[in-house]
Amino acid sequence: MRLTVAQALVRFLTLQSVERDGERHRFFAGCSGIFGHGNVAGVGQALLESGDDLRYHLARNEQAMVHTAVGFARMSDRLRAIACTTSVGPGATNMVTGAAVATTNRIPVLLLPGDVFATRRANPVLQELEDPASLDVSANDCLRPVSRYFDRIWRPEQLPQALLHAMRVLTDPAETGAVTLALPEDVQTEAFDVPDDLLVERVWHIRRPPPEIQLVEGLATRLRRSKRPLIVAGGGVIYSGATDVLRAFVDATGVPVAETQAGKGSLRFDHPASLGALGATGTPTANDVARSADLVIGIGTRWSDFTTASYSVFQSPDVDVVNINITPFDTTKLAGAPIVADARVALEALLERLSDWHVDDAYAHEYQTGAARWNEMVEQAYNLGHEPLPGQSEVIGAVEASTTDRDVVVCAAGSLPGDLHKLWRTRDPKGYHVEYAYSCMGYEIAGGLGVKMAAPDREVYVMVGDGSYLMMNSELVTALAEGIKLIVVLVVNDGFQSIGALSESVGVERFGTQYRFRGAFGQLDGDRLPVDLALNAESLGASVIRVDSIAQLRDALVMARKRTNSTVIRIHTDPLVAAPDSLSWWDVPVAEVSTRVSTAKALDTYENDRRQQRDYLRPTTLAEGGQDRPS
Ligand SMILES: Cc1ncc(C[n+]2csc(CCOP(=O)(O)OP(=O)(O)O)c2C)c(N)n1
Ligand SMILES: [Mg+2]
Repeated sequence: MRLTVAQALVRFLTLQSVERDGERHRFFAGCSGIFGHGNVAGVGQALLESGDDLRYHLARNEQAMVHTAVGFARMSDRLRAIACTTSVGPGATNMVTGAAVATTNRIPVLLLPGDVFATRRANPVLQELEDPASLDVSANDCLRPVSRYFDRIWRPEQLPQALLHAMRVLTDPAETGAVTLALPEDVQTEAFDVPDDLLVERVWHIRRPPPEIQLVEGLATRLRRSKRPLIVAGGGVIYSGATDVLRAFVDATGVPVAETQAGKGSLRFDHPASLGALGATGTPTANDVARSADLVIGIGTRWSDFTTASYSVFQSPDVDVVNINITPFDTTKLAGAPIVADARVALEALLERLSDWHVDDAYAHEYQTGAARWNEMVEQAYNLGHEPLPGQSEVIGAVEASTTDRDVVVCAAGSLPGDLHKLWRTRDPKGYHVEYAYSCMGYEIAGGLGVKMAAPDREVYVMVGDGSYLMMNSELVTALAEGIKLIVVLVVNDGFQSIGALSESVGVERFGTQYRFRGAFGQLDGDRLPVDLALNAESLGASVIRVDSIAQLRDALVMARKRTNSTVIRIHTDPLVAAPDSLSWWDVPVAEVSTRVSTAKALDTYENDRRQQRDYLRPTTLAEGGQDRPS
């Protein structure tokens, strides 16, 4: 069959399915795009011909478009994806940040940027970078380090192999992330004889590699000796669909579970073994248990510095760490004993060997008392009654109270993710969606759109700060155009208040973090800016409800639920009302010399705090039935 490269590509995408546990469905749910000369005649023409076989979604910003694809794929447990097509040059490089979000979060997205002419017929094409040292380089090369697979299709004959490798990476739970196929604009439209076997239905099996049995036995033996074991559940628990077996495991054994940002939802908040969030944005209860843990089992976590409280969260000098992860790269972190395996299969194997064992009652009693105390603190934080402006924790409480178990909260950057990590009460494995690997301002609305596309039967609550909203609100228009409903809670506090608080703690006095006019002395500390983001949202076509109190917020949330279209609820909060302390730490280095008292003071505190930092280099091995080392 003679097809253009773009037509062959689009047809190929419509023919890919994935299968896991015997369930099979199409992998690509659609293709988002913004057209320019670099893709309109190639991929654009092919999408036009394919009609609804690969539904096209018009995005408003290429970075946002990738966020939407990430939100969609994450909500689909990485079993479905959206392709993204752009023009050459700025359209393509706009995707770099989105690609980094996908790759850091290990979420599959297929990026199809246009590229410079392969034939170089009329160099330089509009928006060509022109590296004087090599015409082989194009702006798209900056997508290489943020892609798990990158290829450029200089000739049509290269397409089949590139497509197979793209699918291999996208559907491999250990390898996945952004995949980029850069498509020179002349090659996209070039016709070639497509091999018959390329365009047949293809089913990609999503693997569940089992753990090595002797390692599971070693871990079981080690657990039986443990007095204070702790499970740290990461995103892998959720993507693997391991939440049911995790619950069965902790029901049987009483090992408590603390959660990372991506792993939040692994266990219902009110489960007796749930400690909630761990680390720098964690609960004091989880951090307290972690401090004295003697055995830590990380499952599906990449151990970000927020989770480890910058290598300070575990303080026992004899703590053993075991990492169950499908990604080998993550399994040796913290010098842990590696168990390369699917989370669900590994937990099943472990449960089989430990169903007769339970942690000491005293330990269970201790952490359950801590969890109950924390739940009271959450209740208080939800109901501060702060005047005249409410605290952010009260906004979170009101939103949480208005949700049902299956609704989803979406967030990414600012002070909301930390507060949500601590305070949100997750009741469903997919109910909490905070992008915190790249913590990318602007992900919120765009990512929320992808979440809703993946789960149209759930209400999606996007919680977004004024900074993030201002940076990227474009996909509200896409949501409206597509009739996809979001409930956006816009928290206005006149600037980058999370960074303001951080700034203060490192002796930088909130410098450059407030939305203010330039003042009399040349600093940005003048009057508040008259920016009206509610009007902005209205101008984009959203229904907007302005509220001035928590009581009004509650009413607005009821109204927004009843509506069929997207609503933005705008509320002002007091940035100086902090959520309860995590009693934990985050390593942000302070200037070692300065002329400011505030900085010198911060340095003192920093140097003192750094003493909690450990190196986590002590080896843990599980070979030989758990006799990890000679005593
Ligand atoms: C794209 C991007 N730029 C910069 C940052 C650094 N940063 C993290 S939070 C933040 C401020 C966010 O402001 P806002 O959304 O208003 O939330 P608030 O801090 O006020 O809660 C900044 C600048 C980031 N995470 N992402
Ligand atoms: Mg703000």
